[in-house]
Amino acid sequence: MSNVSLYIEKIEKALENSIPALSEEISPVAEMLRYSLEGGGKRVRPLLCLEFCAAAGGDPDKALNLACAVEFIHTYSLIHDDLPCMDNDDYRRGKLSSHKKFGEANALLAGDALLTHAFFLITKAVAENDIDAENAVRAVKELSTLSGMKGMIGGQYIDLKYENTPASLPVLVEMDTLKTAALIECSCALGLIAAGADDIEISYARDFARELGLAFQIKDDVLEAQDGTDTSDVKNGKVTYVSLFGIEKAKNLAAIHTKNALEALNHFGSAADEIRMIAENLLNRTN
Ligand code: GRG
Repeated sequence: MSNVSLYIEKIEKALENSIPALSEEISPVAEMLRYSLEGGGKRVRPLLCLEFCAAAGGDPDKALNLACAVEFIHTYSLIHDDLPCMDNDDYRRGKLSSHKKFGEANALLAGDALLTHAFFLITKAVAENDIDAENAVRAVKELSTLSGMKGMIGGQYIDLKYENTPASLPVLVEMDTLKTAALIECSCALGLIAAGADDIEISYARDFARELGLAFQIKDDVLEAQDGTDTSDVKNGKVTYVSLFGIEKAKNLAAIHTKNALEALNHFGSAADEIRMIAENLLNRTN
């Protein structure tokens, strides 16, 4: 039987417990974090973190703080991405985006709070004996690199640079490898670190995550195009896989990257069966 719903339940509880108690004067900050964290996200990244921990023979409970750290970074990136100076979106997951609800300055702060607290959660993992100090250093390296300039921030930079200027396919691939796949790679790596896995094992997960990340982004473009409304990509004049290839070819491309991702899982044998199922479900998702 699949552990997915059990893991999601654990993640939801751990996310709630990760928001610190604050004095009355600053408690609205916690409310802003809660608003964006509990907005109905799919929890793909924390789920992969727990799944890779289990696939490497670890205890997924020991990966929960690290999984929350990645989801905090993901949530901060969405809040900042929605800001008027970036993608300028009024809605996120069907409700008002953070800056529409709380104002721009507060949304900026909420994102900053999530980003900084993500690193605190790694220290919490040590304090709660999930991981030792050496593995905490490995986790900080992964999280700072893959969410930073060599990862998500770099990808977002390319994204903004090519607003209204057509990006070539290699640029698009580099952008999505950084913007989308890097944080997925981080989730898998942190799960493996929580299981005490070595760098060779992590390298197989990196191959998986880069392919899955591209498939995930292409599918995201397909879903946006099928939505039929003027999406922020269209409004901001951005090239996507759909604008380059059309919907059908883009769908095929997503399937090819998913197949490559599944091949990279061979190293983990049947221990990765649930991860295989997740990768296939992501390809077939409708939101
Ligand atoms: C602003 C520093 C900064 C970075 C922004 C992640 C990102 C970079 C922008 C968000 C916009 C976007 C389309 C990113 C690509 C990754 C992606 C498909 C995000 C949406 O992830 P889901 O589908 O979201 O997992 P949920 O809502 O399920 O959590």
